[in-house]
Amino acid sequence: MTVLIINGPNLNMLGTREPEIYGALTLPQIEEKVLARLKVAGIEGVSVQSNAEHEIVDTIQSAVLKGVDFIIINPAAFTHTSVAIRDALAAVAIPFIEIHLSNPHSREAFRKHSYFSDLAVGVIAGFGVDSYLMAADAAIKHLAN
Ligand code: CA2
Repeated sequence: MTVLIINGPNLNMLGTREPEIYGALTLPQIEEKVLARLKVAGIEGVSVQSNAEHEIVDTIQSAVLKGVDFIIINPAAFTHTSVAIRDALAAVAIPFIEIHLSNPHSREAFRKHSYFSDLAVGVIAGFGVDSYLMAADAAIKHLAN
């Protein structure tokens, strides 16, 4: 079983700015925790980050060929803008969880709409790094069923 974790734009800056919103851990530190959680369950995790919408679309398209069973995605700002990434996820029909470190619903009005939530198996937001770990646990359960 393989779980693909996709991190959208600016998440490569985690741990360097705005820790009061996004936490103090860097993305590699978060990835280490999530991949370890999946590994204990016998699941291979692959984590990617991109600031480019087309790269994320390409990654989702190639996930089918790579046999990815489940996707955990933090689309970051593309959550609120990207029909292209939504269409890619709908096209490949790989089940996915949408995650956010912060709770977009408690922030600016433009963050209240997501292009992904209605297609997702579930949405986890507002728990910092634990949003990633909760999603890993949910993915493990989903794949066991
Ligand atoms: O809370 C989340 O995980 C978000 O997806 C993060 C996005 C934001 O646009 C979404 O509304 C909610 C922004 C990611 C920016 O990441 C940074 C990391 C460190 C410093 C500055 C930005």
